Amino acid sequence: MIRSLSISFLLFALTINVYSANIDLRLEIFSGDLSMFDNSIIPVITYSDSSAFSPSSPILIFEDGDVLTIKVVNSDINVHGFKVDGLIDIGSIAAGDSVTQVITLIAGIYKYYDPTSIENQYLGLSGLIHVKESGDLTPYFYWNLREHEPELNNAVSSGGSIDQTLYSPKYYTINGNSGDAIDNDAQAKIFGNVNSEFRLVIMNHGLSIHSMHFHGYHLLILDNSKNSSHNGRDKDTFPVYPGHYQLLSATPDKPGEYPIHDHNLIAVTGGGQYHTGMITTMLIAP
Ligand SMILES: [Cu+2]
Repeated sequence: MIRSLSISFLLFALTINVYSANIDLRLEIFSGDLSMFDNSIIPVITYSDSSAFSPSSPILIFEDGDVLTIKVVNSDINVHGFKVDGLIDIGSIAAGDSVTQVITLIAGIYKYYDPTSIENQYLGLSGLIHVKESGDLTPYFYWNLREHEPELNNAVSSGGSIDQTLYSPKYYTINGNSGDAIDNDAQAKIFGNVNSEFRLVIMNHGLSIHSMHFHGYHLLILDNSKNSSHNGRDKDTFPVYPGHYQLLSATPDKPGEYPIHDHNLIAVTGGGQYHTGMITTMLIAP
């Protein structure tokens, strides 16, 4: 009796995994203001998964085989678009218009972005999609890195273009946050336990290279979009190139609280103040 019960439970569990979810996602493009820790305001354009402006484009998490019906609404005054290399190409969307597409998702880490210009991506129109392998229960943390030069955001918002030879960012954010807000972001702040694996996805949406340095622990590169021969390396510093990502795994061997920061120390500042940019700590409990 007990055996037949456990077999039928197993079949039930298998059945759940066979069917993938049908998911409706609505992303709306808005322009608005991103506030820094020192109250300075930077004009940005982002995708939002609600009907109101979001200060940064959302992190979208799905599972392998999910069937996604995605509707992208352009509520900005200029033409924008939506593209994920190798997965979705909605192309361009006129101001006030929307486009809907249905796709079956394949496990992986992807950057979604507005293909109409690098300027629109710089202003905030790019984000992270993580399609998990089915049954993946590992805890994940996500860091979307971005720099901001307020004068450039103002110039680009009024039709200007980016000249990277003059690029001089003043703020450095993780998931759109600076200062103490980074430590209050549950998707970014790493809490873990000894002997328990966690994973971290770092994606660079900016124009500068960010080399993230971990104190206390080594992490393993499970996957990266820049150079697949680096997968499997076990180390403590990971350069993330513009437009690229690193998927890292760690199984902490000891408890403690250790810093993680960009080794390019200018990126640890914000508005000229140290310790307000790309820096946080990792808290590992016994
Ligand atoms: Cu360091």
